[in-house]
Amino acid sequence: MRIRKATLREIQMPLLAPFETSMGVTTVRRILLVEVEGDGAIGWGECTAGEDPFYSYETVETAWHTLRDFAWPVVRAREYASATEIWDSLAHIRGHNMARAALETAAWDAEARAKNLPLWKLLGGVREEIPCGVSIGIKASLDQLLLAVNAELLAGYQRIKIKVKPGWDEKPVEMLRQHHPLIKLMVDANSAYRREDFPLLKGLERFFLMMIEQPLGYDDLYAHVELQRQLSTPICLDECIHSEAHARAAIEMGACKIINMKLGRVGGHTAARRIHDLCKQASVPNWCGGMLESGIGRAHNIAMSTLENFTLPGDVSASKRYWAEDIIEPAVTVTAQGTIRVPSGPGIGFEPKREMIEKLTVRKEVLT
Ligand code: OSB
Ligand code: MG
Repeated sequence: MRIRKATLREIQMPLLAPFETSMGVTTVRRILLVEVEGDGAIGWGECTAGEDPFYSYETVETAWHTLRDFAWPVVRAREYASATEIWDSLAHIRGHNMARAALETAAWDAEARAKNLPLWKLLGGVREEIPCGVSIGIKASLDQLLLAVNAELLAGYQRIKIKVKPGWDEKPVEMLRQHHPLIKLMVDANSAYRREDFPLLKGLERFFLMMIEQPLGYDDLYAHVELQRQLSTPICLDECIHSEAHARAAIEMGACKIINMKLGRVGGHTAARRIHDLCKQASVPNWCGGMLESGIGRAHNIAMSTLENFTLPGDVSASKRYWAEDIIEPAVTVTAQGTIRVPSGPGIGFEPKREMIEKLTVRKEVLT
């Protein structure tokens, strides 16, 4: 496959409601989209870098720079037998996984379309329906949190994850457990706690959480080993895992029992599949994390979630939870059983709405 052209676009989309985490509040998403042309087919990818370097160091600006000045010059000069070779060809770029993933996933979509195959089949997926959960931001009050959780349970979602931070942890979990003793419930701290907080985190054991996601330092595997030794609740790592090497270290050291996979954080479909295989080998389950994606990133997440070891409900939810109107056709919908039926069309299986994307575009650069 030869990729002749890549178009970078930045679109801006207001979220239906502000999303608050221990890292801050997001109200408008700035999203870098990559469109590639390869072997006569078009493919789309979405960069999950944020507006600020708070979840990771990558931002829309660093991703644009990395894509235009370092990734694209390599990819444009190469002929690939398959999109799966792109990841290794970009291995000399250290970090900037979200930038690399945006281009790599776009190429996968193009290859699947060129072969007239659904992307999930090309990736080797085994599931035609994926289990879905939701991620619920920090709310202004316990009442508001309960209303939000009740609405998501009514919609059918199989698992509730709430964002926590110091001062918004035991109370909301206790309140939810009183109302919903048996639901699959978990918390995500986005690295908001320190070793001094171990007693508090141990106190959460009595609520039988499905897992505690990334409680400690974003780059501190060892602190998670220390905590996991003291907890029977599984720790799930998100921010700490950027590579196969990190995943192997985390598993061998006992830093976690579950790994959240994000295409952007690990560098795209090929890297994700390798980490998936390693986790499967080690009997460490995976689930797909979300980054407040538009439909294009959402569609790639659905494809990845069809891989065998994605046995837990992910943060892949309906378009309408975040957007008044999504940029793909049809929008992503969730069944009353809290699942997404994987599309059967070629590539990501959803069509980007060009006119809408054009209208939302605030910056565009064509690379040839
Ligand atoms: O840690 O999973 C996270 C959103 C932005 C940054 C980090 C995270 C999240 C979410 C949102 O939890 C999940 C979603 O997209 O629905
Ligand atoms: Mg997380």
